[in-house]
Amino acid sequence: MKTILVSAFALMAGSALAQEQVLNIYNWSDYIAEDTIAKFEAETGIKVNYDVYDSNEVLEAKMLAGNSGYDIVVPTSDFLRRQIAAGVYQPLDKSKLPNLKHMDAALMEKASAYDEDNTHSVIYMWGTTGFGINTNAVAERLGEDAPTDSWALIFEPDNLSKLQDCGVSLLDAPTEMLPAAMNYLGLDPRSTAREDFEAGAAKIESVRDYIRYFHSSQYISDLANGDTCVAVGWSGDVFQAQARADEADNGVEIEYVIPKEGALQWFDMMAIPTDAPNPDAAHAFINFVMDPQITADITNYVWYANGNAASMELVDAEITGDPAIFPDDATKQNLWPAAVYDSRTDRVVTRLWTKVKTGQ
Ligand code: SPD
Repeated sequence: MKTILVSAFALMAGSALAQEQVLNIYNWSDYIAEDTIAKFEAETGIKVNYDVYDSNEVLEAKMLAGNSGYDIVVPTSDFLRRQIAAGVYQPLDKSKLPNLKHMDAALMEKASAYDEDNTHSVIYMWGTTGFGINTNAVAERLGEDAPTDSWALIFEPDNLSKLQDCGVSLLDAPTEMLPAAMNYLGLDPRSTAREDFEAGAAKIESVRDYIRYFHSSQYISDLANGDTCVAVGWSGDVFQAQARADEADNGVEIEYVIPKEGALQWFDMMAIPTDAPNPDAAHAFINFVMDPQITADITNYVWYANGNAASMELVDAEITGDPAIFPDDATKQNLWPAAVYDSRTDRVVTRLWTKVKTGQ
């Protein structure tokens, strides 16, 4: 009798296990609302494992190696494009994505420059690469006339040397930092000419001694705590730092700047790896995120613009009305889309970046 009971339990447990669906997500850090995953699990019964990264290069290495075990990843559009060419992503089954109708057609069209007909991907969030400043700390050191609206604040040794003591950080993102320096020098930020990258690298090397660190997520808390006074960073991350400082009521005032010379505009795209273990659950998640309320909740929490037209009326007016998050037409004129690098260009950029960071 005992044996029969044990076997019955084993069978029940086995079938429960067989039925439990799991979805493995790999997304950028600080990039989702507090309750998004819990809501998805409650609505679908699918259990989510959620891991984070803060670098396209890290994601790309995993994707190109294959067998990552992830069902959803969120590469930025320029990286996505060459990963599609390498066969890393599967075409989306749009019959499983009825919420696609909520997406902003003009933004999806823009994103299709990297993924023809949006075959493999849907916009998750988008933003710009500018910098965050602690307004008081910068004014104390450079005066009220500090060039806080210009990349000159970062790339001119005369300015950055005076900010060294209050903490300066740059993104550890060569495909964004080198073009920003090239743009400041009056070169095309989308250029792939070796000499243009070398000029950009030399510009950053001219201020390297004043940079505390190169990192792509640490700056959120450091800006918020007042441990960093200037950080090149991504729009929403700087706004999150501002929100954290406001919440802590610590007297730190942070502003996000899209410099007058221009900035990179990028799209982070949800995509399903070709070897994803659970593509059905991945489609369910992408469709869930495209629900206007869910995507509005994410934008309201992470301060990044989304590509979902129907969500706009649900996003806080403070966010939709801020041209540093949803750039106005004048600012848009100054934004450049990312260039896609081939492997030769990628090697040039990687080598120069190592030299910028290490001096060798
Ligand atoms: N903390 C979320 C950061 C998302 C940044 N996306 C990367 C954009 C790269 N151009």
